[in-house]
Amino acid sequence: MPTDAATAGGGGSDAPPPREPGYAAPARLWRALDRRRPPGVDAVEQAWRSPVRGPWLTSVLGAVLLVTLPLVIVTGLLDWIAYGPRLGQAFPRDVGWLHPPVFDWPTRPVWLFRLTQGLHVTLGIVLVPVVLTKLWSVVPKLFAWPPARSLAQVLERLSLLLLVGGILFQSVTGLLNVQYAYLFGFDFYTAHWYGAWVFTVALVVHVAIKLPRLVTALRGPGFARTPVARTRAEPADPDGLVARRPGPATVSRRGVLALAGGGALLLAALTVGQSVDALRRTALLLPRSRRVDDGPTGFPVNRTAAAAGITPDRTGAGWRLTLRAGARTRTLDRAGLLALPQHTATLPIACVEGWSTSQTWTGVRLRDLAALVGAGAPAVARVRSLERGGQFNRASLHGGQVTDPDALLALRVNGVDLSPDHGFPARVVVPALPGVHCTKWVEEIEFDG
Ligand SMILES: Nc1nc2c(c(=O)[nH]1)N[C@H]1C(S)=C(S)[C@@H](COP(=O)(O)O)O[C@H]1N2
Ligand SMILES: [Mo]
Repeated sequence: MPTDAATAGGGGSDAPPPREPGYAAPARLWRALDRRRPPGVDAVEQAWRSPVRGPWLTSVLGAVLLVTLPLVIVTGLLDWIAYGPRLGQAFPRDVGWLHPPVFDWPTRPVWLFRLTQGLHVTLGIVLVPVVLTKLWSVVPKLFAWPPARSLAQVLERLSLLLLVGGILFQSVTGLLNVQYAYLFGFDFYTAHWYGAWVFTVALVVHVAIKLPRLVTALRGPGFARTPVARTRAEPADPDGLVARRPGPATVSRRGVLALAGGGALLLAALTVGQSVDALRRTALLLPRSRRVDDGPTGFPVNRTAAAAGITPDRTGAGWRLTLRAGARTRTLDRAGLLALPQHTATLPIACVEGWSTSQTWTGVRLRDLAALVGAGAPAVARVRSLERGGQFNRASLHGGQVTDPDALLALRVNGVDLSPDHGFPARVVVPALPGVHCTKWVEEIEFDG
């Protein structure tokens, strides 16, 4: 029988006992901290004694997030690129050098942005229960004392702070943006952008540190079938995930996973209707789904004409569209636009706040309008709305977005005139363009280069 060095108390053993890892340099600091236990840390340890906490549960949840979170991150970066930051849009604001390579967002497939923003928002919402369960599985660790036993651990815990803070910040700001609740006093897009970098860097560090542990835990014995009655704590682990004095089980590990998975499924069921027209009425989390009627213009409205200060006298007989290219200008009224060749295309409006819808639009091709002022292949088109306030009253399109055969200044939708809320007398609709750049109540388009 091997001697147990810890119980034998023999000097000379350099293997620390598993429950009380030793201190690395500066050991005096960690030891002093250990002796000054702040009030509460022991109470925390006694309160959180669930025997299901341990490497297996944390690793299963970690594996789910390891596969899904990169999708949220990548689609988020793609969405930012889709806004065409090079074109001097109202937003996103200039973020300096901290960005991925920017390219001209394609116009095909037409559902590209619908897919990337839909995945980003839907997955972001659906993963909330999984993230919260993963936090629950490690929460006693956040209060562990001493806070570190080595400098490497200080760094690890700092990265954890950024990781946990980062994902909570991203989730909360994202959810509030979806609900249109700008409770925070800062610009959502810029904050969510920098928050994403903090979170992503922390996630990469975390995965680099913990991946071996995750693999080991998942290769070991599984607990997916263990019922509550036979649920016991795992042996003490090097990360201290297992409670020091585990209490009796009130739930099995698979019960915890079912709760997280059930929560995710419920949120998915309440959210997919945001992106699937046939399921619109099930999208209970979509603030803009509720007032939808059955008519041809009965699809979600981002900002109503009234909210944008667009009054009927500005969109009536006196309304004119001005086209510009260099010194050339051309003015058209709605009858003049309707007299030009009309083109019809079924294209999505995909809103950054999470919903999307596909509708059939009719109007004048943007490239025909460019040709009217002698701008054959413009590099950029700057669209301006009658709307005076707001961030979304102008947008810039790149050359490919102007010359696409389905890129329209839409006058009609689903066979009827645009409704005031959907941008009457004229609005932009371009394949794969973020909804926010499908400017409504257009009064001027300037073609450049
Ligand atoms: N002038 C103007 N155009 C606008 C907006 C706006 O607030 N003002 N909102 C944009 C956003 S964010 C979206 S998602 C779409 C929504 O179009 P819809 O309201 O017709 O569905 O319009 C876009 N066009
Ligand atoms: Mo939007």
